[in-house]
Amino acid sequence: MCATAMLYLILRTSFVHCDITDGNQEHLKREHSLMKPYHGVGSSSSSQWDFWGSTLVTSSYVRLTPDDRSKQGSIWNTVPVHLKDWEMHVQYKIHGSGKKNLHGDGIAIWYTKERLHPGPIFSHNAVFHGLAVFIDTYSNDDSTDRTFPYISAMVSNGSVGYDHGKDGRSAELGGCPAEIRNKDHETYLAIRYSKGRLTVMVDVEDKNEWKECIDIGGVSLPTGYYFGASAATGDLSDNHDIISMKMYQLMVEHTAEEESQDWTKIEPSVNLLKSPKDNIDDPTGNFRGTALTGWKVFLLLLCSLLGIVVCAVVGAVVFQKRQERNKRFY
Ligand SMILES: *[C@@H]1O[C@H](CO)[C@@H](O)[C@H](O)[C@H]1NC(C)=O
Ligand SMILES: [Ca+2]
Repeated sequence: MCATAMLYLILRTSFVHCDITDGNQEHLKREHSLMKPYHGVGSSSSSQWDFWGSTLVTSSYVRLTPDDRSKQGSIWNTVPVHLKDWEMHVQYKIHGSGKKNLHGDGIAIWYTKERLHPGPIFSHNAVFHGLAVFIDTYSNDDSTDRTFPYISAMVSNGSVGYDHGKDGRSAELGGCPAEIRNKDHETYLAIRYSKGRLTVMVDVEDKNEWKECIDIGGVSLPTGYYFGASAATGDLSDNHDIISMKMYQLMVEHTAEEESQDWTKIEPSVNLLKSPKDNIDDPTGNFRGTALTGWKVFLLLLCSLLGIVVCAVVGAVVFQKRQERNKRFY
């Protein structure tokens, strides 16, 4: 009985009181994050986010497009990213009155050299340098057997563009279908880039749990690019809302050789010959959190230790109380 209570206490103490699974606030990079109530979004000169086109900023969401035809909107971080390892969490909502397959086109999340570069691809230029993750809600290519909405990723050095008519299939690095539309709970997407490994995770089932969508190694991305999000509607439409974009720094060690390199000069590329399993030293988190870095292991140990101490104290008190009670009966 007491052992069960103790175990319960330990679990409670380590998992509730020290919540290391949710995005680590200490490593949140505010200059690259967009959060309610969106102070500093828009026109002021000190703004860290620009918005363009149909984008409407309210106090509870940033609507890239309304549920109307032929709208284009985007938001762009004005601060270039100088972190080598990062994770971006996007909370978004795509909803509208259109029936199944009668809505479009979706949201794209960018980490690119060019910002505010309007064009035909989710209201960005089809040719870009960097990374794009597409939440594509409309199947442009009738011939596919693919289920939409479909999430995919692409890395480009500007030589190959996104093929909208084929839903980007020719250049995609991987993807997964995801039922993200008209949910009455929150939907999330996470993009992690660390040590040449690109991981995209989704959370659309309201279980507070990441599900892996894309995981590939051999990816090279430079520092100095910009985060952005964009959306477009055509003949079909949807509300495309960004609730938050939270950028976390990942604490990862690099070799002296890697450190000495000029990371701004790296050409975006994917070495497809490299197996995704080559970088297994970067474990994939299984919850809304980052990899277990040394710091987190330390915190977890500290929490467990605290748990044991609390448990010992409670145990001692319970024991003493029992002794006293026993006394009363004698
Ligand atoms: C860009 O990528 C293409 C293949 O996608 C490659 O052939 C080309 O050499 C690359 N350009 C540079 C400058 O790295
Ligand atoms: Ca499409």
